[in-house]
Amino acid sequence: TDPMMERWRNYGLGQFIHWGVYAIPGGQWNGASYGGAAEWIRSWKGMPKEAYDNLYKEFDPENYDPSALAKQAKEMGAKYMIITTKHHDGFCLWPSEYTDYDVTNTPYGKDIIGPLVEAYDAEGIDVYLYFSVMDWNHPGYRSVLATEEDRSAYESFKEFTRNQLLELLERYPTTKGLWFDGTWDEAWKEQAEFADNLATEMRKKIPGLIIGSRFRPDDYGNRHFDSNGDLMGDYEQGWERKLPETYEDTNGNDWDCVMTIPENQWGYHSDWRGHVKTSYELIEMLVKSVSLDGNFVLNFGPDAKGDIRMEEKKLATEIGQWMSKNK
Ligand code: FUL
Repeated sequence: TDPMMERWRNYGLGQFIHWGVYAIPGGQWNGASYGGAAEWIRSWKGMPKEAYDNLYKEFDPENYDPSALAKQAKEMGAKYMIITTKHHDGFCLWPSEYTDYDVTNTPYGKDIIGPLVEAYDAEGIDVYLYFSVMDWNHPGYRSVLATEEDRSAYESFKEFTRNQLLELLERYPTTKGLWFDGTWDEAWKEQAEFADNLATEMRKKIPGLIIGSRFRPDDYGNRHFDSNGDLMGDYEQGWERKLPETYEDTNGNDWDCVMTIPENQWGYHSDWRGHVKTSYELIEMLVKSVSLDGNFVLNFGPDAKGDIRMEEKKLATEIGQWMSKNK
């Protein structure tokens, strides 16, 4: 048995946090509202690239309060938390030696991740780092490797990815695991050996580190842990998030379900559209997940100032009340 996996299996409820410079436009640009997920706004032709690329110059979350966030997560009953260290846009919430596109060059100027890890550690909530391999900002990043030029550029990107991951684990040694994203590219699919070697290296830094199943290219979408506990899966995580109906659906694998409160929004979007889930619905999903041996991870998207919106706070409180009655 793997002690880290045993620990993971007992979480039940987790918290996801999506935060980055995309919280500044919050899904709005020039009077128009972006219909996609707020954290994807850089890919929208309605918002010019130059405008997005300058957002970091305004990143100054004056109300960011890691210990308040951790306390709220504790009250909700979360046993682990996953924070976006770097989303697809490439912006880093930690001071990275390997890029200038990070918090140090914002007006805020300080590490976001370190104090968050400390605050959650203090509440006894395990910290997992979300990391997008897809990086729209890095010059070597490619989604396909069509030419020799692509291949050599991609080598520099791989080195960058490796450096950043090792850097994160060195900086935040209490990290329990990594939740990977953006690994569906053709280019990444060719990197199975690289991913395996890097996984070994990362586990040298943090023994037993849990590594999401999305990391290893051929396991993308398999949504399971292997017997060594090195794969963390997400069941049907995607635009259409469904829970398994029966135990057979899970194939006996370990799995987690990450869930948004509104439809399809992870990062802060000021204009929530569609159905906003109620605490009753969320608790039902949590119970269903746990009854089928999975974990349920509820997402929060702080705004540009670092505040959690009222709707999210209210739901966290309601879930917490239920959790404390049903231990
Ligand atoms: C997806 C991403 O594209 C979304 O923006 C979000 O981060 C979700 C958890 O994973 O693959």
